[in-house]
Order: sequence, then structure tokens, then C-alpha cells
Amino acid sequence: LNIHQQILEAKSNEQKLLAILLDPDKIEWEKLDDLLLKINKSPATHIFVGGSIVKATILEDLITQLKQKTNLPVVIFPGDPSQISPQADAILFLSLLSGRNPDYLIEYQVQAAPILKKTNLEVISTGYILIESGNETAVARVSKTKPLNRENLDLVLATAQAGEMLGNKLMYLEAGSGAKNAVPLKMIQLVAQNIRIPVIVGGGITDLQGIQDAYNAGADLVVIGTAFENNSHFFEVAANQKITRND
Ligand code: 1GP
Repeated sequence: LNIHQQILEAKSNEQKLLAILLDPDKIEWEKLDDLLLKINKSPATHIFVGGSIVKATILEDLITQLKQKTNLPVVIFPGDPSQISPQADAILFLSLLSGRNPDYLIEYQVQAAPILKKTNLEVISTGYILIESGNETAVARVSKTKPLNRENLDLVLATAQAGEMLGNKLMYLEAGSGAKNAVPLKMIQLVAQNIRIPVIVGGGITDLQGIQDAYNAGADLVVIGTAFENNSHFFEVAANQKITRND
């Protein structure tokens, strides 16, 4: 099974997935081995690699290490077409559906296509919807797009449904890395109930309860970046935290 098929299978078995997002720019390289040990012991099922601005060589170095030292599938989560490494297992081929910047809707995909054709990477077309989070996130700044209003559930749903109709295989609801507010649970629920493709949720989730809440609302895969970056013991200590969200 390829990675997309594994995600579909997990969804049909109601098995929830967890990706740790590693931004090569923020890695403390001298502590990488220790970090990889922690990842191997964590409940993560996938490693996502990428960031809004990352140099291709650093991305390549990190993926080489990941492939040597973990067994988890490594999926590129690119900020732009320079972030492609043939050593990864797959790439989320993103289209920033919430924005109206043609570069992130189609131009970068056109630039990436011939490069991807020369690799064996599994290309997974993914609709990417940025939701307003209460602070300006790097995705919004770098992509020069406006996130969708977190109250406008109808617009978010219509965007997700359009993305599904366009043939996207996954739908990513993103509050942005380091978001003050994560994607509202009601929004996750509405989207998950009204599209058939798997739903990824990330941005601003800082504790295990937040992960569980997103799963309960219908997320198939949750992405954790900053919380693990700031604290590599996250999955050990987070178990003791009990913070319930009210939205
Ligand atoms: C960002 O969804 C990911 O693209 C993860 O966000 O860094 O806030 O966990 P955090």
C-alpha cells in the first residue's frame, strides 16, 4: 500500500493518525539523534518535513537522517517548489484553496511537476485551507493570502467541497504553525461530515487533549509541530495535561 492508501485504510478502520512536523530550519542538529529516538518512541505515524522558507540542501540533509534512523514514512510538506527531495516517501502536493494568490494555486505546482516527474515520490494532491487563527502566521505572511474567517463555516465547507470535487485526495485544515487558536472543532466536524476524503488538521494544537478533540471532531490525521519542537518530551508529559477546549 502506498501512503495515500494507508491513510484511506486507517480512515475506514477509524484508526487515527499523527504526524510530527519537522521544520529543518528549526532543528537543533547536535540534538537530532536524541530527537529521533523520541520520535521513534512517540505515537507518531508519519513525519512531515517542510516549512514556509527552507533551503533545499538542509531539507535533503534532514530527510537523509530520517530515512536512516526511523521507520516512519517521511512526507514532504513543502512551502515552495525548491522543497523537493527524492529521498522522501511522498509529497503533499498542496493547493492553497483559501487564498487567491495564483502562485500557490497553480504556478508553483507547474514549476514542481517536471521535477517531481524525475523522482519516485508519491504525489498526494492536497487541498490546503488556511483558517484565521488570531495571530499572523508564517503561511499567511509568506503566501500573501488571507486566511478564511473562523466563523464562516459555510465558506470553509464550500472550499473543502470544491477541493474534493477538483480531485484532491486529502483536505488539510490549517491554522498555521504556532497559531494562537487551533482550527475550531465545529469546523472540523462540519467538513469531516460533508466530504469523503481524509481530513488533516494542524496548527496551534499544544496538548494531547487538543489532539483528541480534533480526532473526536472528525480529523483523520493531526499534525503537531511547535509543541514538539519546543518540548521533545511533549508526548510523555502531555499525557498529564488536562486542558479542555470549549469551542
Ligand atoms: C503547521 O499544522 C502545522 O503547518 C503544525 O502547526 O506548529 O502549530 O503545531 P504547529
